[in-house]
This record gives sequence, C-alpha cells and structure tokens, in this order.
Amino acid sequence: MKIRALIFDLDGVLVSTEHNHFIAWQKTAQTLGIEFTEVHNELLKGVSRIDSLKKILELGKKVISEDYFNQLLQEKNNFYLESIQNLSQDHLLKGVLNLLVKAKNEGLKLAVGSSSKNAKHILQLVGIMEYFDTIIDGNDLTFPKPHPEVFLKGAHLLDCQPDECIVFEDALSGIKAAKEGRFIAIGVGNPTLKNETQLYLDDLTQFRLEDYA
Ligand code: B16
Ligand code: MG
Repeated sequence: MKIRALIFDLDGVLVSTEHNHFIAWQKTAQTLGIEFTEVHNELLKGVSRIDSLKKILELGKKVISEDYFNQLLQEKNNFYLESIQNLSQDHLLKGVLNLLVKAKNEGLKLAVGSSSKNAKHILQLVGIMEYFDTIIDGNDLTFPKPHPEVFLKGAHLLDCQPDECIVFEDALSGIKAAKEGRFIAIGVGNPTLKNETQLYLDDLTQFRLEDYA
C-alpha cells in the first residue's frame, strides 16, 4: 500500500518539549510530597493533562478535592507555558524540517496528532504550522491516547485510510493508539519503544521516505 500521509505526534517527535512537561510535573509532585522520577514520567508521555495528574496521585496513593485537582492542573500548565515561552525553530527535533519539506514536495498530506491542548501555540512558536493540512490536539478529543481517536480523526480529515498513514510517536500511549487504529506506527527518540514497534528511529534523520512513498 502506498503511503499518502504522515501524522506526527508533537511533544517528543517534532519539538523537544517533553523535558519541560517532566520538570513541570515534578514540581506538582513535589507540592504533593510525591517522589516523581524520569522513569515515572515515561508513563505520562502522550497522556492527557488530566490523566497525567491522576497517575501522579495514584503513584503517591493520594486523594485530593476536585478544586485542588483543578488548581494543580492550572498551576502545572502555567509553569509549563512559562518554561516554553522562548521556544523557537532551534527546538525542533533533528530531521523534522527536512522531512516536512521533502514530504510536502512529494505531495504527501501532513497532520499533527497530539494530546496537548497547547499544540497550536507550540507549532506557532516553532514556526511550522503552515506545513500541516490538519492539526488534531487535546481540545478535539473525547478519548485520550492510548485510544486511537486522535489519529483516526486526523486520517478522516486527510481523507486517508489508516493503513495509508504513518504515525510517528515517542510515547507508548501513542504507539498503542496508532496500532489500535491500524496505522503504520514508527517509534522515534525514545529507546524504551524499541520492542514496541516494527521500526524504531533515534530521530527523524533516519527515516527513509523513499521506502514508503
Ligand atoms: P498539555 P503529545 C502530550 O503531547 C505530552 O506528551 C504529555 O506529556 C502531555 O501531558 C500531554 O501532551 C498534554 O499536554 O498539558 O499541553 O495539554 O506527545 O501527545 O504531543
Ligand atoms: Mg509525544
């Protein structure tokens, strides 16, 4: 089957923002008196903001009021947004720009499929918004990753079947979503995914479009 579209996760695939999420969640966990390491953070990658805080609370076996829960979500996002305010094209991950240009020239359709409600803001900061035919983000979703809704909506808007689309993901939740939706799933930039996908790449410079298009 010829590939007609590429669907990119945002945080950790296009832009190096995963560490900012980690630092912001670590601050939240500290406020709650919960130990939170990079290993714990692996479970949060690709996971929605609400589900991330639920997972941190489960980790610390804590129960908090709804008001405090919402306050912590707001504080985490404020801290995260502050930490990415100087984001620029320099924060695009290796190989991103070349692949976007090449895929566009080949006539492929391009989409972003992200859990983040900040996705459009980030794409604007790093200056690659205009490459994408459609952007599905956390604001468009009823079911967060690992549910395939994000990628199925993307494929639908691109008028493509899942098996005509490659999904690039850095998170286990996203790989599960892509596989569940019957997309071609490629793991990028996260060695813990090596055994989870047919193809794993350290970064997008290693992707050979000519093998698919
Ligand atoms: P926000 P992705 C995900 O984005 C991140 O991997 C995850 O760490 C974050 O919690 C989630 O977005 C929600 O982000 O708080 O900005 O709405 O990897 O799916 O592009
Ligand atoms: Mg990601």
